[in-house]
Amino acid sequence: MYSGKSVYWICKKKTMRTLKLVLVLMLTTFGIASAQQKQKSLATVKIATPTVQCESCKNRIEKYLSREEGVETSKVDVKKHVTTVKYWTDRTNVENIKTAIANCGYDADNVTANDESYQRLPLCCKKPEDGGGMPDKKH
Ligand SMILES: [Cu+2]
Repeated sequence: MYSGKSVYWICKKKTMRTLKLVLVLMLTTFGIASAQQKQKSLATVKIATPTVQCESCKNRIEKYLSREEGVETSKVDVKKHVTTVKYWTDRTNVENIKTAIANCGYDADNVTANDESYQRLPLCCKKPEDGGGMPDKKH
């Protein structure tokens, strides 16, 4: 009954339906992937670290933060007493980072330095009232 030509058309229709389905599936997958991408984003925070005084303080904090979960990069500005941290919002938060800096022995915004860690700092890295700091106040 069917001529060769109509069989060909039926096959083509089925193929088109399958293609459409594949296309819809692909779009859905992309949609989910981009939604997940959105949640996993880098944020930057500037934290006041007023007790930082020298390169050694800077290296200590940056080394400590490099091992901290969710922290991508950190940069301590010794002159401005500010620590800039880039972190993954799905893995950590600002409070965790401040606590990490405090555990390292330095004040971080409203979080006070962990006393034990502070006591272990070399004298030059302690606050001036504890006999630390650089005699040359240019830093
Ligand atoms: Cu220091």
